[in-house]
Amino acid sequence: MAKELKHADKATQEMFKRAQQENLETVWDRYEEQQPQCGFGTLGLCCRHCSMGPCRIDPFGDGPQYGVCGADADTIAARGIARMIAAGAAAHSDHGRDVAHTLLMVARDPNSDYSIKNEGKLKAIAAIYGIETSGKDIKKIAEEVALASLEEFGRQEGEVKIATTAPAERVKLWREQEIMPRAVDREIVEIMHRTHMGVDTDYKNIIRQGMRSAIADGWGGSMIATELSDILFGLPNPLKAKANLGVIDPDYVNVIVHGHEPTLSDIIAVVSMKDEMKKKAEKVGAKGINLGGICCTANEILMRHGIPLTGSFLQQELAIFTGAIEMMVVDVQCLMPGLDQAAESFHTKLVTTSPKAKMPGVEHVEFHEDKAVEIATNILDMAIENFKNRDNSRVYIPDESEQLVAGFTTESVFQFLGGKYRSSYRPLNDAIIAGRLRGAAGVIGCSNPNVEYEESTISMVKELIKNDVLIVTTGCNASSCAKHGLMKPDAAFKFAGQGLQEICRAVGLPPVLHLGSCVDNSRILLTLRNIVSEGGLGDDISSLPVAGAAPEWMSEKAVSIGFYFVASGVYTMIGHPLPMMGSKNLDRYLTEEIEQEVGGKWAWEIDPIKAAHKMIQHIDLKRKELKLKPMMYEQVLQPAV
Ligand code: SF4
Ligand code: MSK
Repeated sequence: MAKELKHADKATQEMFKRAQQENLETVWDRYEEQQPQCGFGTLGLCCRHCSMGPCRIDPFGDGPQYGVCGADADTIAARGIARMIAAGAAAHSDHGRDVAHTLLMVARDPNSDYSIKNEGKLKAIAAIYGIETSGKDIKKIAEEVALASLEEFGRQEGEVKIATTAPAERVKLWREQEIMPRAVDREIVEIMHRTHMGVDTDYKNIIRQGMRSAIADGWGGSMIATELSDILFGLPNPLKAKANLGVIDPDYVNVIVHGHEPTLSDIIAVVSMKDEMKKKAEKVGAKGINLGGICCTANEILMRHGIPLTGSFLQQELAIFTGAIEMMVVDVQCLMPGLDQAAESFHTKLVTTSPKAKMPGVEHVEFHEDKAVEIATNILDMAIENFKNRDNSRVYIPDESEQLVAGFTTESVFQFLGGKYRSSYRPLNDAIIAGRLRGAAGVIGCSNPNVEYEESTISMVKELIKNDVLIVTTGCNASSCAKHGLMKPDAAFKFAGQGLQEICRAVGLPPVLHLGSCVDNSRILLTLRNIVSEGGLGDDISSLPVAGAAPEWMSEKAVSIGFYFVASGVYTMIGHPLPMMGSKNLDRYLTEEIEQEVGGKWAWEIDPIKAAHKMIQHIDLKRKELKLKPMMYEQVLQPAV
């Protein structure tokens, strides 16, 4: 059995203890059982790209230094990383493609259950694609935007058009470096081709294709996912909500949506609020339907509807262990295959909905956008029906939840910082220039049992805000920050440095801003772009006093995200290094030399306080290069615990 989780939020600690008492297996137990994990895999020194292998390189130099084909450590490690980028970019981008298909369906189907909720953004995206909008019917514009977006995935030549919205200097550099993506699918396919046995063996050349694909993700597929979701489901606005397992309510039919795509979860959110559904729930003895979310699906409906955030990635099994979940509805990504065992131990009905993500023995209710309300209603009916099977003697819900403010976007940060009457990034840039704010950091990513749950994330974020660094966050890192109270406006007064406190007080912002799901890291890219265009902080993202981090990263999507931030000019820190440390050359390339090419670079540091200070050093270096004023206030707060 795994050890206790000392640094996790209290609800997780409590449920983990309970799982141990009841012999319920968790992700932490399986992690322990896997120890020691394969050293070759950890160092990126194994390859099974052909059947002459699998091959492995001896990291100590005593054994083989070449695979059967002659591939060395550099080639093998770089190919492994590139394939991680390909998988991550594919996952995000396929999400974007599905949203584009939904937009196309809405444009063409007069009876669609979805509608265009944000005409302003639709027209703004139309302008990027050169689509004429004046005097044109809104559905026609939507159709043209959807088709133009879909073309971003499959064109053969040219450039991903939406990526040209990056700062002009950045686009110029990408073109010079020949890493401007042509189309999303094309770059992913090319990674798979180049990393096939006997193709690209130059580790730098392989990584450069990786960056091209990652840019196609961040400034392409993910950006399309975010922008088209805003068009279809509405632009999020700051709102209050609650987070953690304590949002599960024993008096209600509890339904959890888990995964990533908003097409189903948004409809479930809307249908669950209907009076008719409440009445159906009342008939079985419940007070209504209580919807919650796990992972990024949670972030999507939190941002737009204020639906409570039940938990992050590592809490998916624990939520079921409360014994009060009638149904967990999953779509794609970050769904633990162990979920079915967790559900089998209770009355919870697990339902898969995407043809891309089925689980053996698990009921599959396929979701089709053209019957969205009907299918969402059926799913909720099944949950209501299951209420009677709950064993109340096994219900155990930790009394732990935290308030948060979520729903920030590139646009709403704009309004907040500019004040009601002056929508502009000027006050943000001025605060950085004047030394009231040191800079900003995007701290994002997953949670991972290979580190103490939430210790790295929370310590890093507290250390950064203590040093007047404003934080933007997404994904499961955002969930952790919310559960630890860092997304309440008064968090600034507890944890932030004086300069950041003054800003938070003036505009009523928390020091940690929730910008949404994993694909919404594109909001961070656009925020950086807007800071550059506001002026006074250099003419490219690489000159800004900013940094990025994913202290508890887990998924291949995080690798793609990291690479698109590096390729956008951002210093990017992660806890455990990428699985390639068996190649000294690749390590040096990613943490040093790559900066000469793209202005950003990677850093690895497992100690979150040291990692935060490396980020601060980088931010201070950029401040110096920009000849900005010294920081206004001395850092007087004690180290955060
Ligand atoms: Fe071994 Fe080369 Fe085949 Fe990889 S591609 S499994 S290193 S022979
Ligand atoms: S859900 S990718 S564990 S952030 Fe986006 Fe969380 Fe990471 Fe999945």
